[in-house]
Amino acid sequence: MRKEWWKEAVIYQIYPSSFLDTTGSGSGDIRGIINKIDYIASLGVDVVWISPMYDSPWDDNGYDIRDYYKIAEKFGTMEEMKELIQALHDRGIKLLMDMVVNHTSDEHEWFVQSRSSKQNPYRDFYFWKESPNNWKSFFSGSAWELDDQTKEYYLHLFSKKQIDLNWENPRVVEEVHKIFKYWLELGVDGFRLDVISLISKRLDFPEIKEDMSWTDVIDNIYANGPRVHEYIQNLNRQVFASYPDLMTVGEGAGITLDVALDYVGEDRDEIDMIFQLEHMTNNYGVEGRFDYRKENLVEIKALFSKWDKIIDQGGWLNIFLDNHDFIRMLSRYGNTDEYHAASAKLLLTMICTLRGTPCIYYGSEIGMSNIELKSLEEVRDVESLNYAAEASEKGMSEEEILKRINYNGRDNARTPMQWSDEVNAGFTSGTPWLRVNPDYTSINVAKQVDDEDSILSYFKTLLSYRKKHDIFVYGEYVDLLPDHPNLFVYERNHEEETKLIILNMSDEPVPYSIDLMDYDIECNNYPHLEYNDGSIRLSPWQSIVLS
Ligand code: TEU
Repeated sequence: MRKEWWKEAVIYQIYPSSFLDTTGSGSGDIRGIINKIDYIASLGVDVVWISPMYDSPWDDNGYDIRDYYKIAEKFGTMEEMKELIQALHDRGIKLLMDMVVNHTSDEHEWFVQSRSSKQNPYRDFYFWKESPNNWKSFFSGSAWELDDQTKEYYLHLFSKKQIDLNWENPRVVEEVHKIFKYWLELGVDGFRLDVISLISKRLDFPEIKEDMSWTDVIDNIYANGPRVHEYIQNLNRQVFASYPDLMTVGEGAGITLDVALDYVGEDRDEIDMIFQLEHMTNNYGVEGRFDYRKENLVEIKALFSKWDKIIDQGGWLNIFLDNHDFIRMLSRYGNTDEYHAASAKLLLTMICTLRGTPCIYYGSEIGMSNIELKSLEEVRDVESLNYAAEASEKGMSEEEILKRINYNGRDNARTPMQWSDEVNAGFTSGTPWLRVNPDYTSINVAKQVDDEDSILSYFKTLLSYRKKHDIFVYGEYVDLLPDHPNLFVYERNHEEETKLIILNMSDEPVPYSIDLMDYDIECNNYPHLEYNDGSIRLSPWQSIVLS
């Protein structure tokens, strides 16, 4: 297996609106990230991925870009952006920029021109049809919107203000390449490519068939289009290849296992790794994100083992359990009550010992969890708001709609970083754009930073331990107990070395037969480990690494 720095790195994702506000606006800003640069460095992470901070009307929290060459005023200035890049580099930390080139904002100059007339030179920067087909948006409703000016419909797989770019048009490709080059010249170290799997459209716009699940639609109609690999290979050869040592990460909506290596195979000349989403959407019901589904550990372990195989075949993956598009991992997989700290430490151990590049979402290092929104007025996410409007029209009660948004809505994982027990968790002196989780009085950086038993201290120790052992990067992964309902037990094997990771992902103590005399305990989220004659007894949410 080829050795690469981006396989060995650990990524920390920052949602800039929620990290630190230094102006009292209620929204985070670049100055806030700069002010916390030593905190970020203290974690021991190698790369920071920041969600979009470009000029945007903020319909989808910045994933609707109006000007790729301008920093949104709410975040600060281009000068501050350059200062942030330098501050990260001074500490040996790389910057992974989030780049959204499947679509632009409807307020982008290209679309303003395109919609103005059918003859406008920018008309075919986007997709226009005289009549819509039955494609649905990720954010409820039709994926086609009638535009009054020219009485034609335009395509938007996401919100009505996120208009899909027509990559068939060589001018679009040329402009997009320019954008990447601009940011690379500024010194960024790589890109997280938002829904890169969707950029090639099937030009016959096949109808969605009655019997197709939403996943089928994404996997087989929206994603993995006929020219997607040509586009990505061109981008790689014409742009990325001139900048050695980049990290390129594809966000993989619709990338299934059987096509994954086409994107991340060693000799594909495309992208380094992908965020595959199959374990993330595993709690979606048949109707999608806001429909309930009870998942279990056996399913989750099977998904990790299933996807690990592409690494055996030369590909690469990110390992993550949450981000800005999904609920907090502690609320989803852990125990936020009696075993809050133990389960937070266990999940961090899981991310840092599975095979792939770990990605830790801001706040996971201190055990942040979902917020319970009290009313629909508190909802901010366009995906949830559109869902609420559609469900209400279909007669669903406000109470049930709110319950479903609290079940799996994206605002859950976008609440302000909890720095201290001061007002608004020290995040802002103004009114936070999204309510701070009320548990900030007990869950915050200030309370944990000097506590050697805290989640934060455990995470720093875990990361420094991981960096000492290449086996966690290059070692083979084997699940030893795939069918156990509560234990996740896996080995990492590399040359003559083996690490054994045992995670008790339940509220009950669980025995595990092992001759502990043959092992050293290298990581333990408890101060002890019960053992007698050939068997250990893992406490609830106990995680250990043996060697
Ligand atoms: O997400 C696209 C995507 O993969 C969807 O599955 C996503 O999880 C969304 O919630 C639909 O269920 C990317 C960004 O990460 C997301 O924040 C943006 O809203 C979206 O693209 C559009 O840019």
